[in-house]
Amino acid sequence: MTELKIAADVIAAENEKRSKALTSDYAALGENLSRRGVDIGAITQKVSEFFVAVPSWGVGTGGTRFARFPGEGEPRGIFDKLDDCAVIHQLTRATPTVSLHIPWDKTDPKDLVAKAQELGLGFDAMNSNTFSDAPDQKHSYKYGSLSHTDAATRAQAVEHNIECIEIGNAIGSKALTVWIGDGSNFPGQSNFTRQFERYLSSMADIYKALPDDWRMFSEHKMYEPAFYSTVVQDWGTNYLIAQTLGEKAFCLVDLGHHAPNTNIEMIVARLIQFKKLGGFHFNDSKYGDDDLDAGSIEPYRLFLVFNELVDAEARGVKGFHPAHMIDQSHNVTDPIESLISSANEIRRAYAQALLVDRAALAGFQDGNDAMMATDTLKRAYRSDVEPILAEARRRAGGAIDPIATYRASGYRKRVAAERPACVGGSGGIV
Ligand SMILES: [Mn+2]
Repeated sequence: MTELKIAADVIAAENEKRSKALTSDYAALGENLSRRGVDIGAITQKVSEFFVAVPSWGVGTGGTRFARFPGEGEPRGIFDKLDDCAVIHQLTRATPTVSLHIPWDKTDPKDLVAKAQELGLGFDAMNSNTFSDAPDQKHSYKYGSLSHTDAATRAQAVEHNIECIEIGNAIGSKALTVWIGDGSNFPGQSNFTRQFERYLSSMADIYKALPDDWRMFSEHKMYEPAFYSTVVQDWGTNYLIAQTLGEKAFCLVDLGHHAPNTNIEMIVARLIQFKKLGGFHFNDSKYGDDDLDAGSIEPYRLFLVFNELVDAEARGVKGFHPAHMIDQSHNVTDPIESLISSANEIRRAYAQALLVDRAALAGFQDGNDAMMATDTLKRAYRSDVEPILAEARRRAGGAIDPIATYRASGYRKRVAAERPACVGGSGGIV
């Protein structure tokens, strides 16, 4: 029996207020879509089967290089974090798995599994951390980890990643995302080639420890924490890594890790074409790696990314199953509300992309009709799919309006009373 974090009668009462309107809006949209030859039931079904993983670190308040302002009732550790993740899934029915970060979430795997089962959650990709020093570690990562000039430091970083695989194995995870902060702050500080050779050699050692049914993700990032160069700076380098390591290695695309104005959807298309798209870290960005909420700044770009994913799905690309994860930092909102909103925005982009008339689009592309081709995308993007998203939630036992229901439940006040503010916390400036 799943332990419910939000009382079922609260969801029922909140849904009751909105049920009649939703039924009517859903019928109207269904009628509109049927005129376009689209079956709303099929779209709703697909949306309800689309899931995105919540990062354990995302439920704590984030921070910037300026400061961190803790929120009320912040999770004190991994078990509180899992409680918060369960709330998000209970209301959205879109986030059944949690992505853990080691060592932040390190504890007995048996307890993790027991707690997750109690809450009806599972575990997604494991995330390693060799970008900061753990309290008792022997060698510092100040000057890098997997690409460090010192062999003992590299070995320690490899060992940590292997430990993440072992923990993941014990809790049912099937992927490792390798996080690094390696790079340089000054021209001349590092030899690009020798540094990358060391990185590849360390990654190959981790790859050797990867179970056959696992995937390994590397993530490119143009700058930060290193500001002159990073070892995995762009998708080209990321592709080279995945290609060099082998068939279980894939590229992760974090939407915030590109130069401004980069055509991210095109990178996604290229990685799909060459079978190296591993998945996403969803978030949004105005200037850099802002880690803002998915769809909050450039919802059209999110739609265009999903347009590529749906296109691949429609073409039946072999072995295509990207991992969907959220990677955000919440500084001024209740993290639970931001993650609820983001999960919905990601599903919205997916639903809109499902509405693209692909046969018509291909015809306009082949006929060089630029205006009608772009209008075909816009037509899908302009569709208000909220009734589809709400209906998918309602059918799965979630909330028609998850944020309003969350507020009505008083969850945050309740946990604020149970969880005294802790100074350190692991809210994570990531
Ligand atoms: Mn990321």
